[in-house]
Amino acid sequence: MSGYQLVEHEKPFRYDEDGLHVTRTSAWSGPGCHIGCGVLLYADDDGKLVKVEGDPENPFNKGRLCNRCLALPEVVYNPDRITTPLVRDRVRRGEDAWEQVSWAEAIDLIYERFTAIKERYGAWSIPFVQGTGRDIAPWITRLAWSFGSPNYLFFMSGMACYLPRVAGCAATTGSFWVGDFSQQFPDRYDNPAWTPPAYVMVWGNNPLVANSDGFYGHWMVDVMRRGSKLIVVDPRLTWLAYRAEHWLQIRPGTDAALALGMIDVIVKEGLFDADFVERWCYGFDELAAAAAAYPVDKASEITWIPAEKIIAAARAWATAGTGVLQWGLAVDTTKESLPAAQAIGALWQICGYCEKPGCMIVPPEILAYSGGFGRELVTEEMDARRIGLDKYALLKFGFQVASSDEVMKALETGEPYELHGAWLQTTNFLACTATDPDRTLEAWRKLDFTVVVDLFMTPTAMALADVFLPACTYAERNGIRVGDGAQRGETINKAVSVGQCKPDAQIALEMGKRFNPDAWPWNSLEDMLSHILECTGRSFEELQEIAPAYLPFEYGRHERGLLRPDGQVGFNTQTGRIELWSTFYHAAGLNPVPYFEEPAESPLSTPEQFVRYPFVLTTGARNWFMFHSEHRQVPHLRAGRPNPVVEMHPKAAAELGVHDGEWVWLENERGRCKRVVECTEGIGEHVLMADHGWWMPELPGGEEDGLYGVFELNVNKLLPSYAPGKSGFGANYKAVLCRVRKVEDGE
Ligand SMILES: Nc1nc2c(c(=O)[nH]1)N[C@H]1C(S)=C(S)[C@@H](COP(=O)(O)OP(=O)(O)OC[C@H]3O[C@@H](n4cnc5c(=O)[nH]c(N)nc54)[C@H](O)[C@@H]3O)O[C@H]1N2
Ligand SMILES: Nc1nc2c(c(=O)[nH]1)N[C@H]1C(S)=C(S)[C@@H](COP(=O)(O)OP(=O)(O)OC[C@H]3O[C@@H](n4cnc5c(=O)[nH]c(N)nc54)[C@H](O)[C@@H]3O)O[C@H]1N2
Ligand SMILES: [Mo]
Repeated sequence: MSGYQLVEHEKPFRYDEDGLHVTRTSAWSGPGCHIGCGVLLYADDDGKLVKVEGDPENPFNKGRLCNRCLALPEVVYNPDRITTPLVRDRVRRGEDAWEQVSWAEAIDLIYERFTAIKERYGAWSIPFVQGTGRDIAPWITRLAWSFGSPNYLFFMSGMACYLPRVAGCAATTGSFWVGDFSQQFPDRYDNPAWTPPAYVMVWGNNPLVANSDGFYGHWMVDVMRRGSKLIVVDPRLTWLAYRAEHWLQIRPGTDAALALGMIDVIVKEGLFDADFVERWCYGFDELAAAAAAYPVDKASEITWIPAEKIIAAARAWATAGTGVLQWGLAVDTTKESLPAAQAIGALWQICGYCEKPGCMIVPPEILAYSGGFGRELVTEEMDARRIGLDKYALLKFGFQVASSDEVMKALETGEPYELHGAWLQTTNFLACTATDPDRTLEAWRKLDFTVVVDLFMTPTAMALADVFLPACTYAERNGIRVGDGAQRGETINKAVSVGQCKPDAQIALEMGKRFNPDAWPWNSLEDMLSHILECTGRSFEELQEIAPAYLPFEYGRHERGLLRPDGQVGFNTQTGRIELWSTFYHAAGLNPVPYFEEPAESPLSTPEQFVRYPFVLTTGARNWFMFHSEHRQVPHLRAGRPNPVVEMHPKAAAELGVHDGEWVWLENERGRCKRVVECTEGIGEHVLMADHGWWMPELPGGEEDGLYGVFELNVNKLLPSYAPGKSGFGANYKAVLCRVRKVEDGE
């Protein structure tokens, strides 16, 4: 395994300890998590999982774990877990209509129905849909493409999670970038090449809670202990904001204006890295001109942040010498997210915080999960039918997904063609991603045949599925941790079995072999994993013993031609530079420099609405206990978050005559949802934050009974419906107007 660095293990990956059988593995979904911490699973002689511990040998998390991982046994053996395939008659849609069938029967049925749809309407009439990124993209992409459908998608309006940042970075710099927290070195903070960033700029992200996008929250505290200072851009006073040198309490949805305002300060005061800009950036003058439209007083007026705070943060950042941008979902969940990501990204680019220790780096990857597995199966003819390609030019440039918003339109209008079936795996969109759950249900229920692959019955499965296939948690399967900036080769090692549940990858392999055996030549899941790992020179079984295996890494790759496939120095863009003026956006018919657009509904764009709906509502800030719509059935986690909350300033609550713990309606012209008030001084008087993903498995699940309360509890009822940004990327999930009203008796 040339160049790979290994960690020394005291024991093999399976061993016995104190009468228990221990398996060393990676905690990569499900149940919900993106990240893949190193864990030790302990099973008893009956093959039952009894406890989970963090693996102290794993450099990624060094033995630390969050409460969701520790509660794993309550998920694995949850009485609500579905453990056999189920089918349901279309005319008997109710909760009681499910019948257990064998895997062979389920797979036969799906094969027959999907094949019939394909023959009659074309393979493209079946979209393959996943939820958030975890151990799914490689398998579902290959399944979709080997079936012949170009319509693989993450069904969220504007694909507004991660993809806008990834797409934006790839378009303007040729790569995706992460902050250097030493995660690429097995010896971590002790690696002699590494230094802590002087400043970490945490932007629209709460890493301690979210652990998202390949980033483990503890690293933030680790670098703070080693001297890193913080700038935090967040409307709420998070744990990190409280400890930051600079907390910029931004009005939700105005991030691009803040970034442009900061760029203007840095440019006018000459604080940027002139050498780096001269040598490695393209279009600096055009960027400077775009930022000049946002002098700091204007930025202050838009963002509700005092001008002197913007100036101080901009100066601190630009003069720090090293810095990383730790950005998050709030950058994506705004309609014009691409220009927002571009403006925020320019802050590290013009300061030259690039490919140096403690700066932004391109993460080495084994298999980029957004890249897909099986792209060679996508023919030109197939791709020409990908939904949204004609409308959103950016989808032409290498992002192999269909547009969620255009898929909704196809469902509703039959344009560009009718859809007839669906394969939904790892998504509960009626509770989570759909911006108008009623409208979404109406659209998807028109399909002739729908398959759902999940761990639990969900509102989405209950409303739409004809067949339910039960998937495994990570404790029950073999797999590999790939993509998402995973700088290491890591295996997922099976520890226990539950019912007839199968790994997602195994389900794809078995289904794929029926649809298109040539595209799935492997005899087992492990063979398929070994094929992917060929680049590491090890088979899956060999990697199980030695993982994690760290990919080779060095700084300054742009200076040595290591970031471009042609080996030229520079970046993998048309100009070979970081494009502050984007040739890519220009070619796609988009504005080549960043800009700010007010949310369609806001105190500034619709002041008359703001009188009637006097709060700016942001949604979905993560909490310790829940992963999106998951964990509502898990006792220890539900105890931490028994009800959906709305965070509110005590003064606002007092004015409304509501108090902590009281149920209220949040409402606007589009809809309403119920929330429990949680007063906090860490939020502005005119800003609210409401949880997302809510349903209650203990409520009746039948469609006429409200699908587990999803329509009353889902904050997405208040969001604008399927209105993405100009590029097709980005949608307003975190900035709308609303008002608050007490729930009356009987409501
Ligand atoms: N208002 C608002 N809405 C939001 C957000 C917000 O901030 N505000 N956040 C959005 C974001 S960023 C995202 S990514 C989406 C998430 O949306 P989803 O990905 O749809 O949400 P989840 O609830 O995590 O997962 C959906 C289903 O996958 C199942 N599952 C979990 N692990 C596995 C597995 O390994 N295999 C299989 N087959 N199934 C599994 C779960 O049981 C669950 O039913 O929600 C979005 N919705
Ligand atoms: N426990 C838990 N962890 C998760 C998830 C989960 O559901 N639960 N979901 C996973 C997924 S799919 C994702 S995408 C990530 C997301 O995780 P993050 O990227 O951290 O996103 P959020 O928690 O939605 O929001 C982060 C911060 O942005 C702030 N914010 C809200 N609106 C704005 C705004 O307009 N501008 C700015 N600058 N800040 C704003 C919020 O107050 C919050 O503190 O988390 C992942 N990890
Ligand atoms: Mo996400």
